[in-house]
Amino acid sequence: MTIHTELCDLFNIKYPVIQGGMAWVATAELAAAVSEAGGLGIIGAGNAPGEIVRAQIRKARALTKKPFGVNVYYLSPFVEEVIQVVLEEKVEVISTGAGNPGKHIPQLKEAGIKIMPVVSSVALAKRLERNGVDAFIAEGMECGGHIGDLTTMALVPQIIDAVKVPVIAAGGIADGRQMAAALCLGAKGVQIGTRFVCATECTAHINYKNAIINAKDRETVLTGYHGHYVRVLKNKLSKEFDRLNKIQAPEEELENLGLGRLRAAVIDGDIEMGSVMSGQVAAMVNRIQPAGEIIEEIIKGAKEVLLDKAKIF
Ligand code: TUI
Repeated sequence: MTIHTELCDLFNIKYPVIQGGMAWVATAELAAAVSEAGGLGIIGAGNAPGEIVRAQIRKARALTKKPFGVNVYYLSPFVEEVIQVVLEEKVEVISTGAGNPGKHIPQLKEAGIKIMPVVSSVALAKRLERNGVDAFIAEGMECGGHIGDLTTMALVPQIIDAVKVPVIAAGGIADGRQMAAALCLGAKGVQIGTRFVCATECTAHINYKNAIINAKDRETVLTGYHGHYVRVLKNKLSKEFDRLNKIQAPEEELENLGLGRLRAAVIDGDIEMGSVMSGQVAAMVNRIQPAGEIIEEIIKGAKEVLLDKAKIF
């Protein structure tokens, strides 16, 4: 008995578990480990220039023969470069975030590269489906980093009802019960971010991993301004954001406060003044363990719940 959905056939993967494309965190090492374990690993391009992304793709290729993807962050100044690299390196699939990949879809499709945009609204999903994407990641506001307005429970079925392609649920998923719930909503797979930060193979600073491991249920907060919110673990930086928001500081000041903070947290381990992005499930992540073990535990847990549920009928 295994959990097999059409997503497994679409991406040629064993389990319908997609790793979040977290900037700085989702390096070749993590992506390769997730793919090796039967999920779909994703290299997070973030704000990196094309050649850095190319090096990451080649590193991941050296570590695994299995398919993996790249997450393209549409607010990056290097989007065009990254798309070129993805085309040249013939990556199997891209996930996209923080923008509309519409103008690149024809080129990507021609190259045989699959596209799964992250969406947090029905309107965007409907628009993108017309351009011919392969799947959607419906990201609820329980997730870490930049968030939309709707919760996973509310968003996922609404996206599913609006489109024909498979939908992957994201936000608030760290264990088998949550994966089972997502499948019950009609999702064909799950995207997992926060729990993979604490994978052994993840190269994020140990302070970042420990911050997630030590977090309690109510410790994520929203930082940001003007309707653009970023979920992080509460720290000195998030309190400074709160203070500036309260005194209605100019937008520029808030923007400047955020610059370079994700790198500071992930690379330098500055968990006080860095942006420690994390989903609301942080408190469910209790130890560092190999990506393969994480996936096996989640699949086992989901199977147990789904089989148990079947007995009711
Ligand atoms: O992008 C995310 N989550 C993120 S990005 C990030 S911060 C970062 N910092 C430095 C380098 C790189 C990243 C932290 N977390 N999630 C995907 C997502 N995309 N959620 C919502 C959207 C989205 C928003 C608007 C997708 C499309 C969109 O389109 C607007 C339009 O119509 O063009």
